[in-house]
Amino acid sequence: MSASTPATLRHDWSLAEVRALFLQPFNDLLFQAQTVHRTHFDANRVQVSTLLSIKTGACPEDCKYCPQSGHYNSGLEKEKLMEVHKVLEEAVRAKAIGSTRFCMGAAWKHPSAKDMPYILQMVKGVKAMGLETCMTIGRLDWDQAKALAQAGLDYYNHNLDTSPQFYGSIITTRTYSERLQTLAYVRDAGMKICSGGILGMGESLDDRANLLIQLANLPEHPESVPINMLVKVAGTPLGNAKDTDPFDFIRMLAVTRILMQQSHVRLSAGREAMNEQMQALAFFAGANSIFYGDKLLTTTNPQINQDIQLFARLGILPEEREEHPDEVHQAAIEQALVEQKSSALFYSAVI
Ligand code: SAM
Ligand code: DTB
Ligand code: SF4
Repeated sequence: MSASTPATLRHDWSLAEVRALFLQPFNDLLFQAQTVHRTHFDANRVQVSTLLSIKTGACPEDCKYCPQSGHYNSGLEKEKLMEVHKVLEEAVRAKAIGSTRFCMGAAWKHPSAKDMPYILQMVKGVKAMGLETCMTIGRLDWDQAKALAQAGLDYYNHNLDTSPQFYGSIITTRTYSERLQTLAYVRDAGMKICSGGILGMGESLDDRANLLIQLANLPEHPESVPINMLVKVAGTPLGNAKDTDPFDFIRMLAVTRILMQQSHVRLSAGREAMNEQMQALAFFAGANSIFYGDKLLTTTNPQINQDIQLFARLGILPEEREEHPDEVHQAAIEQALVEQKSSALFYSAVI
């Protein structure tokens, strides 16, 4: 099948095929990716999500890229789980700047039983505002996945990060198969999957291809595929990693688009280190989602006015979601805030 034929989504990609996609001349690859993109999407719409770190630092995992790992000293101030009403206030801000999805991240190996009631309140409150909800809080068991889905969680972010072959060089405290198990629970519980990876950790082209093969050969493609460029944070083992060639990063986005034709491909962390021309090429290659707002989880993201100007110069519009009428929204927001302020669910545990 030609990659530009949309008839069927494939789940049987081989390394040789994906390698060949990467190794094409740049213009051929971009033309193919843009052709696929236009078959499935409005090429001038980009989905915007806002991130919030609801529990920061002191993570027991040893991910070599991450400023939140308790194994390294990145100078980050650790924080316990945010109170539910403060999270909802941040969601109101995200909605006010035009985001349609609110992604809450916690530096946990997995959520604990005592944390789950607060997490579920956050999901319900954000959902009631008419925002799409997303969480990334580590490994889930089946009951937790079901509870999150029932509370109204739309997306669960859980990245595979790199190939199975390279994974052990980056993380030793959890396994690839555990990650895949959580993704299976998320899918079976009826939520949408957000899963992708990071470029710039010293991985080879085959590692990039094998990451995409893992994602594309899942029984269903993740609805959202974030491609992060490593944010090099001093104090982490990858704080001085070699820069990724910008064209190689664009190639990754293009191959992701060709493999997972109906998924949103997110130009994720690392945009601050990219100039506008590179971001424009990323959208041309088929990226159609970004994180919007001045902060990612703990590191900075482009200022919102810079993104607004970039969208305007490129003629890009934010993708809309099905909206409730404004007055219904407003009532839902007020109700959620009132409920939280009067609720017994004010978090008091230590990290
Ligand atoms: N602790 C949870 C987990 O790891 O699944 C959720 C939060 S974790 C920060 C979410 C993702 O952020 C990671 O999987 C990784 O892909 C990305 N990430 C973390 N630090 C990064 C960095 N310095 N540069 C780029 N991406 C990063
Ligand atoms: C994803 O793939 N990237 C986001 C989100 N999913 C959770 C996180 C990026 C984190 C960058 C480093 C930081 O700000 O701490
Ligand atoms: Fe913890 Fe997630 Fe960072 Fe790994 S990526 S150290 S699991 S917060």
